[in-house]
Amino acid sequence: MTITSHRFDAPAEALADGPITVRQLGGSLGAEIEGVRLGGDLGPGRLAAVRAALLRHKVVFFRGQHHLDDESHADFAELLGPLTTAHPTVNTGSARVLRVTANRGMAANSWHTDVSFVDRVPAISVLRSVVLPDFGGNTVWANTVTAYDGLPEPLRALVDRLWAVHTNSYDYAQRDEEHDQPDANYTREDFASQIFETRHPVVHVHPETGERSLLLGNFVKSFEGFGSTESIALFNLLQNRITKLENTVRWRWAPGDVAMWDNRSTQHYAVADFDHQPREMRRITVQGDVPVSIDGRPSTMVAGDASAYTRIDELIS
Ligand SMILES: O=C(O)CCC(=O)C(=O)O
Ligand SMILES: [Fe+2]
Repeated sequence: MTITSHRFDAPAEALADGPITVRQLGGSLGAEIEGVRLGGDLGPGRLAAVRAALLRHKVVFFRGQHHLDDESHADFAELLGPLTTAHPTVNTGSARVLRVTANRGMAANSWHTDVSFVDRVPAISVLRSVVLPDFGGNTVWANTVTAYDGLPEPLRALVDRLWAVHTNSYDYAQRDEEHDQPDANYTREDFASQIFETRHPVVHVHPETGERSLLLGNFVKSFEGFGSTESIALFNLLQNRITKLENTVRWRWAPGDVAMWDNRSTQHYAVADFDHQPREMRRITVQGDVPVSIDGRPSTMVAGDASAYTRIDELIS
């Protein structure tokens, strides 16, 4: 049995259950993993191979996972770490599973890092396709580590010391056209039913890889020390580098697909180009650490209490 891999070494135990193939999809991020059947029974060697591929490629895709239901989806995700509740504010009928049926209120058709408005930003999101439109509805991911690495030195010097306030109650309409999706099963009012605000370093150090990464996205409200007009100008300057097409990978969903991303080193955008066709995805989220700046200072919450969403005492690191 062999492991076919691009710039990736799987642990030897991964061989035990048949070949695992990790096929890199883009120059910046993204890989498709073949030969893995996701579930709570995934062996430690195969799990280590999946985690290594995730840390390296930042978003990984699995085809043909038709056997998954909410329970086995959660059982698999829990192998990666303790799970968050479904969402800090939105209730889509399950304790652990977030149903994503449309974009309104969730800002999924804007560039974001999941739930960056709390201090304990999720580590990993695992998304499974349930109902797909005949066309459109792709999802795009961007690499926030390469975006940081590529900054010209003077800009890097600025962001290394910059802090941003993220919130769930910001009016995105200033930056992004809003798409009306009447089939949304929660509203902007649900989404912002409890206000969260968190101060995050714009550059944080990834707790597992040590990589420096830009923590931005559309939950950013302002930068400390800057007024709103300047904040928007600075935000656009940095976001445009993150979302440059060469720095992204785009996935066209098929039934049975699962995407899993490292939320500490990516942003993503669900493209709202499927008219009013139904589209349903389900997300299960793995708890993350409180981000830490280059000089070792953690994010702090300004408003809201996220202790029910992620229990700090359950965190591994
Ligand atoms: O629907 C999608 O493709 C992604 C939605 C999203 O932003 C998420 O699940 O975190
Ligand atoms: Fe998201």
